[in-house]
Amino acid sequence: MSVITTERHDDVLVIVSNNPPINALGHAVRDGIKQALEQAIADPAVKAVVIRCDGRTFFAGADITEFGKPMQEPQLPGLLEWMESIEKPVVAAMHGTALGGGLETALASHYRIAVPSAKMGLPEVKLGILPGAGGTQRLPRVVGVPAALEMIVGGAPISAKKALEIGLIDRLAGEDNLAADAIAFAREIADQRPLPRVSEKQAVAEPGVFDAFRAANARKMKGFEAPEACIQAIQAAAELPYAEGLALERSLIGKLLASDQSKAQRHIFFAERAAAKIDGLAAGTPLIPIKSVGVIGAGTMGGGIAMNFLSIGIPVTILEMQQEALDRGVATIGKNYAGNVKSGRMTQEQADKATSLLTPTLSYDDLSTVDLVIEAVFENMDVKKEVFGKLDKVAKPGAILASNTSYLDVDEIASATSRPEYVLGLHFFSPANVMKLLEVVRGAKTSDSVLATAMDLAKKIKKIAVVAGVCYGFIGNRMLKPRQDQAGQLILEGAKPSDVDRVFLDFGFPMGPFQLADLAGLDIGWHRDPTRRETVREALCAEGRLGQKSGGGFYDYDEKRNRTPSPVAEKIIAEFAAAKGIPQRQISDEEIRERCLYTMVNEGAKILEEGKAQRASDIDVVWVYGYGWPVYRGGPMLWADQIGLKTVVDGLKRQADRLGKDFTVSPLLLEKAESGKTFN
Ligand code: T1G
Repeated sequence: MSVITTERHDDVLVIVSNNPPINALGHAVRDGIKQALEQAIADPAVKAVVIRCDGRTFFAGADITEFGKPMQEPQLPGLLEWMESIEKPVVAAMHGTALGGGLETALASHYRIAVPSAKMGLPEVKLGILPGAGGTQRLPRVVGVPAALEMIVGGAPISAKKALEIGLIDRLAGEDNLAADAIAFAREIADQRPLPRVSEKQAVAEPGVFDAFRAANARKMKGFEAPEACIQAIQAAAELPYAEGLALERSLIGKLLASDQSKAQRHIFFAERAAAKIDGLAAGTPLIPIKSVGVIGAGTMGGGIAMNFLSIGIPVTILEMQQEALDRGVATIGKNYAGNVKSGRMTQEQADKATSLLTPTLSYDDLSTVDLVIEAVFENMDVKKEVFGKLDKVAKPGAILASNTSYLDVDEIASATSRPEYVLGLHFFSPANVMKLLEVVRGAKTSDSVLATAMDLAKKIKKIAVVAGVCYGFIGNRMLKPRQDQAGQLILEGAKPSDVDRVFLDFGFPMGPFQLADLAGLDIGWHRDPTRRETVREALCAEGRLGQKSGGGFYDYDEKRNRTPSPVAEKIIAEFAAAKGIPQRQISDEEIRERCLYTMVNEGAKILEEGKAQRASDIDVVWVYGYGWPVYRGGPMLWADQIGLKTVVDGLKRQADRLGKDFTVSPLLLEKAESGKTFN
């Protein structure tokens, strides 16, 4: 069955694409469109053409799986230039998500119609590239430079309603009547001349608009290459003849497609989707319906976790031991929703609906009917086992019992119940109602249905779920440990906290480890005994330096919480190091990077060796979505592939005598480095 078919409706030829799942503009589709258009041109009885798609969406873009391989003719840019030039009107009929090359196909059409629920966008920048089939030249000519800058550099789609307002589409079709309305529209305009060709319009730019946009978006664009290229291409649309602007677009996308950044961002695009798949799980594994949820603990985590379910209409019963803590937790949830309404992230009625589904309680008995319970209590094994012991007695048969533990052994927690096959870890990241990552920790006895249900639920609450095996810290926190250990060691040997943080900031992290520590608070887990100073953090806490909240930690902070390196903190650290007899020396950025980041890669290799992650790309997803690893570096394992695993091993060997006597290089990493292989 060809992916492209045609239908004759009297004098209108309808070209239909059926290329599931998202009508990607792969070679067969492009070739089919070309042949169908040639058929339309050759047939004098055809007065107009409609292009539409079957399935869930209009073309959602070029076929990303074709990138990096030799492109087969007809290539999309040439096809679209030719399509716009033909003498018969082409009407693009859009539904679903008309994205990337899909929207470019619509822009090269002479007319555009869409159903109200359709969305349109040019998200190529998220793949580290830019619209490469005329989008940077046509969009500004249709919607103006400011809107084009937002859509192309931001990459977010807009609604059909908004598209109509800004002139991106000519009209809206009936939600269930796209095909017929498009044909009627085509017949209506069939004899109108001259054909409206977008490339013949002018794009006008206010003086200074590009530099103003750069300044306004500098922080978001920092470190990325594609956004600047997008701006240059749009600037060309306003300043150069169409053909020259198109040539610049083509040369820019050529460079970007070959860049490490784009390869990294495309890697994450597919890695995110691969993470949702569980190797070896039988297709059709039955899911357990989750119609109500219980959350134990109404603190920051418990409240944030509860919001994920409330926001999608699932009632939550939230349990605390003390009324005051319960009230505080409920109030925080209300405040967070009010914040969402204030920021426009949700309407007041959505917030009211969500909070109406919350039932606070002090009694375990109120958890006896829920389908899933998630505990977010104090991170202590005895406490967790006591909670699960109680849950085992109260929760209904078949209820899933999940722990939000960040480190602890889920199998041991499960052993406190008579139903270990219903126990797993759901490790949310703080703030749990915001962070996209969810580590789903598979216990030795967790059943396939329970695991599949957790992955399905993750999608519903818009989390990116990664399956982790039971080990200390699972995937993310386990790799965080060597990084923190090395950072802590480096400042005892002469590096300043700001030196270490600078290496992380230059690498593309939003924050360095010491900034992060000050933000979270140095007194987390502190024993509060100022006479006990066994670590730098304890020494700082003992001096009342608790981090941002006390005006100083590793850094000093002004009233606006702007940080400056702290001579006081550096003196405390130097004295601490002197007391331990650690000699001070100059430490290079290279050493900081190798000791902090290469040891993370090494730990990731061990996680793979032990089967605690299904695939290297899962580790990349964890770090990009849970810990701010810059997406344009693709995650620790892809980054290691790109710099070369031999480079990583050589770096670890160079630092060997500083990594501690227990440090070992992962055999998997060694083997891959020696055989020139990669993780991904
Ligand atoms: N190419 C190839 N496969 C794609 C694809 C694409 N563009 N988009 C999605 N898939 C696969 C995806 O891997 C998954 O596969 C399945 O389709 C369902 O996707 C010239 C150069 C459209 C909003 O960036 O944003 O055009 O896991 O799970 O959640 O200027 O897919 O089932 O095997 O994401 O409903 C520009 C990318 C490309 C859009 C649907 N377009 N896609 O979301 O399903 S570059 C994009 C999406 C370009 C031109 C340039 C989303 C979606 P599998 P899914 P979804």
